[in-house]
Amino acid sequence: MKIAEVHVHQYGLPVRNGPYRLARADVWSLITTLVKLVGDNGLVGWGETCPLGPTYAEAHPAGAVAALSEMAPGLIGAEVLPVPLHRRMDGLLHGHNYAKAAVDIAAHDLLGKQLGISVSDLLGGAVTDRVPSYYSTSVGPPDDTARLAAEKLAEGYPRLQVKIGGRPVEEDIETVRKVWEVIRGSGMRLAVDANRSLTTRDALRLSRECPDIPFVMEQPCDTLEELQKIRPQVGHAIYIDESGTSLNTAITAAGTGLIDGFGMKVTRIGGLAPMRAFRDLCAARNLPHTCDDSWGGDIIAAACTHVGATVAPELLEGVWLAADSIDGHYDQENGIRAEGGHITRPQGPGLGVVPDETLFGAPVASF
Ligand code: 0XW
Ligand code: MG
Repeated sequence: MKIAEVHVHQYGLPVRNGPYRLARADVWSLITTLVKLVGDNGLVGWGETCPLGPTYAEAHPAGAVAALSEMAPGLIGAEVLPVPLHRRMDGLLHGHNYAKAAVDIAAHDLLGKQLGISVSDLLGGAVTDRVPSYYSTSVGPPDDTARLAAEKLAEGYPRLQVKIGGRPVEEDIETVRKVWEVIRGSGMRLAVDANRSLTTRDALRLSRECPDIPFVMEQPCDTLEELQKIRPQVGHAIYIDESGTSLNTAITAAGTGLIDGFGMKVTRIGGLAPMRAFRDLCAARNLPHTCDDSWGGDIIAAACTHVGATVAPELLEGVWLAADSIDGHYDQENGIRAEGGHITRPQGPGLGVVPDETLFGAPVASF
């Protein structure tokens, strides 16, 4: 099967009960970019990439359309097979993983439909149909965050990620301590995510003032060099998220023992094919990781759920969904949602979700 047509759509996703507050940004509304690949046999596959605003990562919606438009003419006639397709994309444009990921996801959807198997089977095989999720708070006042933690614990989430940063570290420490009072003894796992914002001074303080709380420090500082500096001095496990910009960075971080795990985004690493390699790299080093994306609707959520379903359960930190903050679904029937803190793996060939494309309006670019 060869690619016959490439269509690019953009669609607005307002944040329900916004803003979603991160250390360095308040997010009210996001623009997602959808890729529709049409095979020469008439089958259709969908991909999606939705940067979390322009400052979370080196990614933004206009950049996605520009990168896709640069590559698309050269993709017509390409085989819908992930390995040659990635080589073809790399020959057309250097970098821009987050745009390539949308093509990669659409190709997996298309291939799964052609073969009559799910994307998780294409990725080696699901080990569960009930994929654990985790809840991610906004940066908020300590008492509000603790209340939310109690609510999400009661809903059945096995893991909580508390956002901190962008304010005095004392308030972050108070938040973590109050959350811990609520979840201690429950078995709920805790990550504290500063989204690159802490100085090494404040990261060390956070760790030193909470020695009794077994949280994972997720991306406390901006650079790998800062993490190297604090690494020998903190008692907490360190995960990288934003710094894991490619398979190459992940290999170095894992191989040098700099980190204990990852928050990983399917689009940041370039799609499901590199994500599969990342999964196997982590398995070889016994490193836990998430299978997330930064934001987006049912297409990217299905992609994350499928790859999450193939990860060894003891290494899967969960699949995060933006669905809690989005009104409605692209696929009314099979839209991806967490219930009891877990996601049901979509059934059906390919991604197992079929978007109502009338929602997206006319394509912004067609090839
Ligand atoms: C919780 N997330 C997976 C969703 C937002 O994109 C932020 C992100 C993170 O862990 O940084
Ligand atoms: Mg993170």
